[in-house]
Amino acid sequence: MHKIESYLPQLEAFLCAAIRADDAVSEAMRYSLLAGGKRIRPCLALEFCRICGGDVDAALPVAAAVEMIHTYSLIHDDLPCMDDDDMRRGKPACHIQFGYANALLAGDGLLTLAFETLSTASLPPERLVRACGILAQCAGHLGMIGGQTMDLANEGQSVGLETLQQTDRLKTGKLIEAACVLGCVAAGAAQFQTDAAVQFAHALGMAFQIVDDILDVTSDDATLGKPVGSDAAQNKNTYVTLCTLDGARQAAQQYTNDAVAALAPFGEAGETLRQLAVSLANRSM
Ligand code: GRG
Repeated sequence: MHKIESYLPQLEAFLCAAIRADDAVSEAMRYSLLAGGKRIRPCLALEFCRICGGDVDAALPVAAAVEMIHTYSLIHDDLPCMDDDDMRRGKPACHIQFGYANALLAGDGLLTLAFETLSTASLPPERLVRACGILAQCAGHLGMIGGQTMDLANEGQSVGLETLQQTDRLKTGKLIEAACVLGCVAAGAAQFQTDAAVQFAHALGMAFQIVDDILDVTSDDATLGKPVGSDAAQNKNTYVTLCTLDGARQAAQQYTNDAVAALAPFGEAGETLRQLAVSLANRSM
């Protein structure tokens, strides 16, 4: 069976080569981009491309673009005006290492570099344009940023489960959706494959965020690479606060089952993604 980890060497090499300058902001961009994230989103893009019959090498810039957007969101999310976290991926957060202004610009730099990188993919122009629009939409104010906006507005309020779910669908789910769908677009996938990828992404995104909520109360700083308990410290609404730890675990399991079920149209070719969904549900970081 195809191993999801097999994408990592080429992905790391691509990301390593993507930032070519050595000024302070470029250093900060490189620091965060190469800080050792799990690379879930680019792996999802490459695997969907592969199982839809696409050229994985040609999709590499597309996958890297999603990881750049993800890294920018983490840099900005850690800033004092957002979640104010000092540690990320087991290292000082970007603004702790390089100062606020450089971290702000490093995030902006990665956001723009994502679209520059995407534009270099050797794909038919109509696929590139479509990929560009989808990435912008999923990352933008009606997507990931919209989710962050809701998250900030919810702080200190007692919100219902529906509001929390909508926040998670946007904040976490939309970039995961972009990754899965962009893999399909890069491959020129059939509509039924793209539809299945969207269903998979919705369920995986929810499961991923719920496990993130669970780890914030059950893990430790060293394993997680960032301070645990930060959700409670900021009066955040999470699946754990709204549904209890047990309820959150059940919901994560249900969404993981839904993600696996969504892979049915891919038959045996979906096995790698099935295993990835199950391993993310059981992850410790
Ligand atoms: C644009 C400021 C801004 C924020 C957008 C994505 C996001 C919203 C904020 C980042 C913080 C956060 C908890 C997001 C939820 C998604 C999530 C669990 C991110 C962590 O992703 P992992 O676990 O990170 O894939 P690694 O470090 O492995 O890459």
